[in-house]
Amino acid sequence: PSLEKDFLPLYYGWFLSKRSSESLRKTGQAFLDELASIKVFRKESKHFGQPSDDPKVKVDLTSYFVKRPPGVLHCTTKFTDFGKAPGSEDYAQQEVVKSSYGKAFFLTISALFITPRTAGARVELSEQQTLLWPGDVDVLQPAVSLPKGSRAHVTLGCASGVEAVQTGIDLLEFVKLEKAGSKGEEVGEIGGGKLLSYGNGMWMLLLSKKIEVRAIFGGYYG
Ligand code: ACK
Repeated sequence: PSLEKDFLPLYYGWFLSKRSSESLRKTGQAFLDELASIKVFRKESKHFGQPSDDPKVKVDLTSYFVKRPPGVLHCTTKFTDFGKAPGSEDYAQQEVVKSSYGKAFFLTISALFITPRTAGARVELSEQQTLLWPGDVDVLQPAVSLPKGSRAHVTLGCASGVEAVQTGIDLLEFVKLEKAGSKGEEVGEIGGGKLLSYGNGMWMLLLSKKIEVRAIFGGYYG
């Protein structure tokens, strides 16, 4: 038996360029600042650790989402956990995964969102990028299957005690509500686009001008 069995990464994904990472972080930051300052949001700040919904009190969302990804930002395709996660080998062995490794892509960011747990950017995959998307990750337990690529996101921050895996789950929750016909209440235009409120501290900004970021497909070994 060969000792050189392929060693799988912690996860596969698109890794944003340094410039695109900095730019997207800034855009996310501006969104948090603006959101925190508007009255409809401040009226619902109890979801974000405030003792009351007093609209005079401004929430500091930047310190609320205290866990921010170190280094460049990324969009996870498959969390392989060094080969221990179900479906890892099948994913890694796909021709499209091997041939795309190390290749450059443009990802499209269509929205920014926050929940009481996470802050993230929604990624709209192209047909070609969807080929790299695993078949088993757009599932919200218990047993809600959503369209392929629904989970695609970039984590921008997590609340204290929350793990990054939650961002994708939160995005699936938005998509589930969308699918159920609950489009979110339009609360107005803010810098960058249309702001939607889904209740329970779930907010999404649909960008009027989608953002293109540069990214390299690859694996992260930790
Ligand atoms: O923000 P993310 O997409 O969420 O990127 C990180 C990355 O892998 C390293 O932790 C994601 N991640 C962690 N655990 C899982 C999991 N069980 N399923 C899917 N993605 C995961 C995390």
